[in-house]
Amino acid sequence: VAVLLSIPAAAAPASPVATVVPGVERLLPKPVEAKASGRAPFTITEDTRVVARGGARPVGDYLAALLRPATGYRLPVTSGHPGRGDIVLDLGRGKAPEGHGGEGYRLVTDERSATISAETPAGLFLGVQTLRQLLPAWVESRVRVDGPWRVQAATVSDYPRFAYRGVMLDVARSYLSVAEVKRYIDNAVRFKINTLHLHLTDDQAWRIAISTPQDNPSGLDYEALTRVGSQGGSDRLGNGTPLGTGPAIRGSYTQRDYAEIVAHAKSRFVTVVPEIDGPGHTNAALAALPRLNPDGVAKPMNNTADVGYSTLDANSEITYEFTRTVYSQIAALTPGPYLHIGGDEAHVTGHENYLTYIRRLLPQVAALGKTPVGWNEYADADLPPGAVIQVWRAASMEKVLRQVARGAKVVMSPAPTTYLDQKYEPSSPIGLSWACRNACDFDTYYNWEPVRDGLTESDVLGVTAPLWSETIRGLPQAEWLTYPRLVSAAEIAWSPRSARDLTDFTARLATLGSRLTIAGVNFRPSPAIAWT
Ligand code: TNX
Repeated sequence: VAVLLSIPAAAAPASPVATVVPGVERLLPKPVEAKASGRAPFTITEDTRVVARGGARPVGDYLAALLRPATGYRLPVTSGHPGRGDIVLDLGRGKAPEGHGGEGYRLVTDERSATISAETPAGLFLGVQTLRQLLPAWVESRVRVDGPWRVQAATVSDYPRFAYRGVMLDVARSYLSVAEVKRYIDNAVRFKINTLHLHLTDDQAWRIAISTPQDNPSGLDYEALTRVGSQGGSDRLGNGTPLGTGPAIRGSYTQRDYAEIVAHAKSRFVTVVPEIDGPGHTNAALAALPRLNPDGVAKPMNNTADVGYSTLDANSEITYEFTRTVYSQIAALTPGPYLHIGGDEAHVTGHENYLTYIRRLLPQVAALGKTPVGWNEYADADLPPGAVIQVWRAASMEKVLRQVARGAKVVMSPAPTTYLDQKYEPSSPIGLSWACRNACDFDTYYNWEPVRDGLTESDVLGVTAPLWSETIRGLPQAEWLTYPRLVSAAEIAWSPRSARDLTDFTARLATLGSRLTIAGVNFRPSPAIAWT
């Protein structure tokens, strides 16, 4: 199998290969409880309907749209009475495993029906992902394939360990189109990921349009942020060594584009967490808006992968006029509760200035009704209760723990075991290697525990796997670095700690290869897996 291979979505392999029909023992992530019942299997036939009443209807439509291309069946979505052979989405109080409303669900399959029950549409959606994995891998085909479309008779009772199960896309170092981001979301949700952290701005580029407001005392030309700032990307190291395989990809989102991504994510029960980084990682803004610089002179754009050389001026009112404008426009487009303010690697800001900056920003975020999220470093400042610290350097936990004691929460993204931008091994054609050096495959990314270093279970909101994009050109390369490692992060975030078992996980991953191939998702076929 060629690395970095792109498989067009419409082209299913020409000759059918036998794929293992997975039973509940193959599910990814591993459910809380799953048992084969020994009854006769459920079969989707041309007479099957999707019965989804009231609030279950959008999930019913989603499921029917998933199943129609491969089966070729009509699969009407109806609010009528369930009959033999139907798929039933049953929404209501008391339907989820006890004590776990929200994202919990129950799935029962046998010869009479496949029934998913949950207290919320999100729970139904997660149950649908489980049902999807129990069908033959050919269900992922975009063209019609012969059945039979059998599902093992089983009972699954499931709910997440953590509420925040994230993946981060860095669209600043290398742009991804709206269609690519949507596709990336559609594949991540297979593994019950429910949060998309979008890293929208950095030194190399600014990717989201900001409009000049009426109230603009300093006369900043906000349209320049994308006019100038979208023209960059990362294409080389500071010493000139070229990065990536292909030209750096430029571009930006209009506010409508961004709203479209947010709406698509919402339809998949995914919360978007937008990040506008500062006071460091701001060269593109300093290049677009000269007045952000103390000397009033625009910085040159810089396409190296260098970090830590730029800063907003913490002692200038223009800086806070700028952040207020930017964050208020982003907040208005973002229904989710979070605004990510970055805060990482501000190496030329100076400690006092850094604290000044964070202390000025926190009330701005609060005034917008949002919960702040920031990288480790921002725990140097006192944070409001509920603020979220994204831990990437698990080495410096003291300050994080002090803020946790004051009510902050943690999302774990330890670089050596969650960074999807790292090479799998030294010979990988793309990827960086500062955080994880030699063996950086799904096993390393599976063998770690988020509740550690003095944290307790309730301190941890969840896990995010970040895909930095200095070396990535386009979606197939993004997918190649993402799969199978994102599945490791997804299982750590979803499954009970007691269920974690590398041998079992490796065996379950084996059936994923044919499924991803048929779905047209690129992945790295790890040599450690006996792909079936
Ligand atoms: C560190 S981790 C960064 C990013 C880089 C990444 C490359 C963090 C908060 N900052 O700016 O893209 O390493 O692996």
